[in-house]
Amino acid sequence: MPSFLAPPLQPLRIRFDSPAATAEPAGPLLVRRMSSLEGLFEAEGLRRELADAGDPIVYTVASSPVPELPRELPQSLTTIAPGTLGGEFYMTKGHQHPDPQGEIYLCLRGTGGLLTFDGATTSWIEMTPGVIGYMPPGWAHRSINTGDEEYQFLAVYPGSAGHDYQWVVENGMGERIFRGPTGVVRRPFRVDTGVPA
Ligand code: M6P
Ligand code: ZN
Repeated sequence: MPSFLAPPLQPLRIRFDSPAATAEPAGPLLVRRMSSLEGLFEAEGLRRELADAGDPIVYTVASSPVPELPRELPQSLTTIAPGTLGGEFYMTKGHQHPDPQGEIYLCLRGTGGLLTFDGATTSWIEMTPGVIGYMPPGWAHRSINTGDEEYQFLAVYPGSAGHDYQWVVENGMGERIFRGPTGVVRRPFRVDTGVPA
């Protein structure tokens, strides 16, 4: 079972294998299937059907063994499969940092977007290889695969930031991202009704 290292750490050489979507040395590997994404897509009924019939992998997160502890700087490689559910692109759950601290995502391959929301304002950053998306403290963040291939990015974040998923369930992300006839369509999302405004 891969796990985080215990401090004090020695300097480390970490190799992220992009095609294999792995880290060496390896830390925790997270596999998020349709069944892990309850209540996040607009088409919740469809999501449930898919979760019951095959339960496809939506994304994986391969972390290095650098621990999520204060003063450490963990990294992870997230790979999102291409696809849509009811027209809404495959995406990560999205989270807020309980300890408000910044984070960066560096796109390695594919085409995607970084949706950030501070509770009032939504921001959308188009991600292509070589682009860094910066999330300032206090902005919840979700990644979306808007292409036809896998979308992959490297995340680097403060070890004490933490992951608050309930914040996104309660506040939403301000918008939902759909495949339209000519590309990406961003629709306002009202959390009180769960449907686009
Ligand atoms: C990035 C980082 C991780 C995060 C992952 C998946 O790799 O931000 O901390 O866990 O994306 O996002 P989520 O936790 O929202 O599913
Ligand atoms: Zn984060």
